[in-house]
Amino acid sequence: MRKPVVLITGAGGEIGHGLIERLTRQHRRSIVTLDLARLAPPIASLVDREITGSILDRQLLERLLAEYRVELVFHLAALLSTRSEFTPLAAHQVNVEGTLNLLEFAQHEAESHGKPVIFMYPSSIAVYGLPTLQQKDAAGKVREDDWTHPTTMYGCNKLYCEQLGHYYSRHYKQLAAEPASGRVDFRCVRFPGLISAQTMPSGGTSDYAPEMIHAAAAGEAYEAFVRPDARIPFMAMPDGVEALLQLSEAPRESLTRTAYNVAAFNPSAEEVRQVVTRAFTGAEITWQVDAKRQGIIDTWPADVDDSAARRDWGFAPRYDLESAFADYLIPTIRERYAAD
Ligand code: AKB
Repeated sequence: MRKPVVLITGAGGEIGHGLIERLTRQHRRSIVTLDLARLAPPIASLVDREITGSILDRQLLERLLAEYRVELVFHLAALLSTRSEFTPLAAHQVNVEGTLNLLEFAQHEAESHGKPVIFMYPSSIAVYGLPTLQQKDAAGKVREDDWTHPTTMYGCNKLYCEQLGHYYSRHYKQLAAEPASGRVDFRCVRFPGLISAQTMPSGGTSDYAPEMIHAAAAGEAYEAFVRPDARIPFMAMPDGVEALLQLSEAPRESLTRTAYNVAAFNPSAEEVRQVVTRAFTGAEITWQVDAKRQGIIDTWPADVDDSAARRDWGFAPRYDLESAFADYLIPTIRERYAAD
């Protein structure tokens, strides 16, 4: 009998940290992680098995299949938007080929143990592409199926993988004699920029907000690479982790889509600066706009419509901008930098 486990790829990243801590508190499942690098010791101590390797290594995935009974996958491994623009081919390999490998792995798992594998996939507001600032301003809260014309490699990768996941879930091998779809139960949360008190993001374009906060907490000056009026949606990491778990536990029959927007707050960069300087007196935040990275932010929506997530699986974020800072970011970050 193979041991039932949850598989988390890219477990060493920002979402992985929060997710592993949260899953461990539930005490319900054994966790196997797959990441290119070793996990930080406090996180590694929470998992049952840590595998150092690549999602592109199919033999490694086959060995995993032979050893464990995987019923739930959190496929978090990805190269983010800024990084992907410098290495688009590597981004395609990791973000698309890696995801395809994992979808095939999940399909084979489900065939071998006879139960659908829930496949959780974090997508992103990067799947959107608003052509002009005027259209961005006029668009308001963007719905899942509108404005999906991404301009970044990462956005293209995420959008295509959302569709691949939908294909595996609903139409896989639709011409085969025996029905084969539905074995992968693909569920995707389209995340805004995520802000964690525990970890620093790397390689993203929404990084200016968490960078401002962490720099202020560390007593360092920070030059933001966007304009003060740059506006996209953000979410505190605990709400992001909760969204993934909540969607993974939702009854299949209540889900009307495979990809869901989620939203929490959408401050301008200047509004983030103001909250940060109120919290960390003396914080030095100035503007040094990188027109190209700002250009990417300008194509992402100022806000998203998450009514489908609220209706289908009860999504309701705990934190707005003020409470994210007051109740989560400031106390946790202060403690973190005081300990360093
Ligand atoms: C990025 O900036 O690339 C990510 C994202 C918004 O998906 N944080």
